[in-house]
Amino acid sequence: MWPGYLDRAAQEAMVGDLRAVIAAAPLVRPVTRRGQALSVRMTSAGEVGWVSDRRGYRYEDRHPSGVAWPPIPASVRAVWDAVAPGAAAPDSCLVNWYAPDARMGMHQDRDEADLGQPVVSISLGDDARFRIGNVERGGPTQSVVLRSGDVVVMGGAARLRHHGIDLIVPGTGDLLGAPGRINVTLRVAR
Ligand code: MD6
Ligand code: FE
Repeated sequence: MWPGYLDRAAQEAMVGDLRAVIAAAPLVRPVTRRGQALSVRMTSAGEVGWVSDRRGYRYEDRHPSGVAWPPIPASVRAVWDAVAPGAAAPDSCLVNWYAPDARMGMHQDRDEADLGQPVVSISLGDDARFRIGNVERGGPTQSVVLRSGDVVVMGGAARLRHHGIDLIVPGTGDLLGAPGRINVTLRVAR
């Protein structure tokens, strides 16, 4: 956990880079195999992007529109290099947009080929209540508030712990010019 890793200027620069990613590869609202829409809107940068639709969830070479995913912005890649030294190069950068009423259910990130590689997460915009549990389902959980500029590394024994976002606290950050939150996760998917 790297609280306040990015200062305001770095956050603003990264948001500009992410807006360009979203312009090239628009946010989509994924659905589960059962047709349930997630509340979070998502897109990706990098060689592969995470998608979920009626065919299930997986990493794909292209955005659902057919365009290639844009490259991972250098500002985002620099965070990986600093907090995950020695890890392989990330090939996927998932961009999650949370409107104030969006949430993310408890889940594990286990679609990547090498679970020995970490996941690095960057929070921008409004505060969020992040819940972290155990590798096994159930059991005690802890809550931590993720604020704009915070970076979380999930690696080693923590890599497979269940986690989710309980709620966004609207009006706690003015970075995005509107209520809501962006979370970026960098991964080695393949
Ligand atoms: C979020 N984060 O912060 C959701 N996954 O909006 C994640 O799902 C996550 O923060 C893997 C590693 C770190 C994370
Ligand atoms: Fe996750």
